[in-house]
Amino acid sequence: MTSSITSDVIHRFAEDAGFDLVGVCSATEPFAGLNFYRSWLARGNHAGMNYLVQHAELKANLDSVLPGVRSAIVVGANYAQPNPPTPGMPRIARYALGRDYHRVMRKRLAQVAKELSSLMPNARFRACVDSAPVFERELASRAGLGWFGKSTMLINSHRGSWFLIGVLLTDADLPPDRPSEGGCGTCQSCIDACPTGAIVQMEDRWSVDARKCISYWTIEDPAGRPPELRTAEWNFGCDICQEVCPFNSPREHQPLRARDTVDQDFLPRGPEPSLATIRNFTEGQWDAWTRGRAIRRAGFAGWRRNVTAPDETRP
Ligand code: B12
Repeated sequence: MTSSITSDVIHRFAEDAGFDLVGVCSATEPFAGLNFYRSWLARGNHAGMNYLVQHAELKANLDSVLPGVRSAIVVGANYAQPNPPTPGMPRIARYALGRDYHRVMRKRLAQVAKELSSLMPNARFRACVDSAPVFERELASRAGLGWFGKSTMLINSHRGSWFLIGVLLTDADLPPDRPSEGGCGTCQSCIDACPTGAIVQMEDRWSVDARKCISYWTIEDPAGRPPELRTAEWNFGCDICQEVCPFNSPREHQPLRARDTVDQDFLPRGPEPSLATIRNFTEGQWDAWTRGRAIRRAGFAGWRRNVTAPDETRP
């Protein structure tokens, strides 16, 4: 479906909906990273995330997500904020401090789709935020939001990597933006800083071996976390590879860099309960604490494990 919508209009709708980064790209081009993704799976880097294997073939063709798809509007939501460790308090990755980003971003993408529908009544849309087999980072790089860093995070040269990605697929042909260009150069701060050596070389690139990643073990599989990875530093997710990234350090000459968010949906709603309180939560108390938040993904039993690692050093 052809459309006469301009890039400015799409950017305005997405910014009005609360997104910080916006870009448009083709959704029909083959994915440059498809074979890399297959090799990543073949080496077992996905650990227990078997849904990623099931998604492998679906991911190759976005028609499986939205039949007749032509374009992708890709958005980024900045969640940069200070998050210093506080003794006795849980260490939670920044992306999970506020409301559940899946819900927040899907609602905002629905608003963008509604605005666009008023100009293109016959167009169809599908919003995806980790909810469909989609190479979100490759689409985002194609749409100009950023480039793949060695940490595998998508990095925007002006804004760093503290942004979440959402994709709005449509069967309308929309004017594409320019893909991102950039790179880490010789910097390998993230590789050196990762306490478990989870960023590993694969072919001529870097990738994350989830079997070694604190984020994986604390979010996806707290039951199986091997003793040698129980660092106790992080109780849910991990931000180390992003904290050390120079693109996330504010620079006077580049004021946009890693600007902290003022978006209430991504900021903590109040003080977190202490580690001691969480350890003694009933299931009902845990339920109330995690409702509407991404931290819920680890489950009640998972959270128990995340706050009671045997070699935990904090009270
Ligand atoms: C599974 C998953 C994980 C796994 C595996 C992480 C990983 N690095 O692969 C675990 C649980 C460890 C994880 C952790 C985190 N995750 Co995660 N995760 C995902 C998920 C659902 C799928 C990623 C995946 O398939 N990985 C497998 C690798 C091989 O695929 P890929 O990352 O897409 O890599 C591409 C490139 O390597 C590319 N490639 C190779 N060669 C070439 C060549 C060219 C030219 C190109 C263009 C591409 C390319 O091929 C792949 C396909 O394109 C995505 C959402 C999504 N649907 O994409 C979120 C996502 C990647 N995660 C996200 C976040 C925020 C995190 C954490 C920061 C959370 C936290 N604080 O704990 C950490 C970061 C750890 C890290 N350094 O990656 C964000 C990243 C945003 C960003 N700016 O990059 C995403 C996009 C979710 C979102 N909607 O915003 N995550």
